[in-house]
Amino acid sequence: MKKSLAIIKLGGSAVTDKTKFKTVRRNVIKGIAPILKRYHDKIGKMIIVHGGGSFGHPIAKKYNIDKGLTESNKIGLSETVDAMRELSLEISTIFRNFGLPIFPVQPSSFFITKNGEIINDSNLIVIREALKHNLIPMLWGDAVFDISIGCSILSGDKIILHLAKKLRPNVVVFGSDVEGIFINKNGIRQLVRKITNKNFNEILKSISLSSQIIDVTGGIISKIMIMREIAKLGIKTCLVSLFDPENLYKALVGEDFVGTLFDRLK
Ligand code: IP8
Repeated sequence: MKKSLAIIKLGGSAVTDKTKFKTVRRNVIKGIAPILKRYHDKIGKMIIVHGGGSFGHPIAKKYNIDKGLTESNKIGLSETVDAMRELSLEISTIFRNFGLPIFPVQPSSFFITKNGEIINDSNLIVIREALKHNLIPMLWGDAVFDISIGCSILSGDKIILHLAKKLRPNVVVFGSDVEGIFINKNGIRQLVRKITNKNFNEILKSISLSSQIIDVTGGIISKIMIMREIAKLGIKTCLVSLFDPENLYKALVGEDFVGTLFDRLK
């Protein structure tokens, strides 16, 4: 029987402390490890994609890596790629200690962008092969070569959209440091439980931006647009907090969860 496939984003704001340079939140990663193990042992295959947090973003910003390659930011490009490898190694080591067979796949070694958008998919064969052997491919937002501006920052979210188009997972869960998408209604902050075609525009207008630290790859609005694209593929797409691991499990297995569900927006 074909096992189901989940793609899980570990948001950089959840797995790192974004206020402290290169600080991993090991307790958060250790908290979700048994949940991922339970899912992987009993329910299905999975791909993990993590964000840049206080590793990738400050360095990418310092050297303007998202603006393209210049004579003066080559060392910065190198530093950004390595900072992401550092974070990735921290995460995969913790997961492996919990018995998760992580297979790290470095996005900058095979994704190329044009003005920030992925142009090739040649090496998904490696990811497919890892899945075939029941390993857990792990990718991350990365600094990549860009054929029009030299280099760019490819967010984990864009990678997930690309993987969703090619691999058609059953569920995509975006794990964050917040419980979901919030709006301000009559001065009261409210969690949006479900996004549909009907309420999408209204929600976009009333998004509470107050607590957002804007990354080089954009804030909550670009995340929402990507989540919507995935939901439009007919894939169940959820946003949950990684600080509540049991709730992450509920979202993965289709139980009632606290967070924002983008219902299949076909
Ligand atoms: O946190 C950004 O990935 P994201 C990666 O998923 C870098 O947007 C290198 C800043």
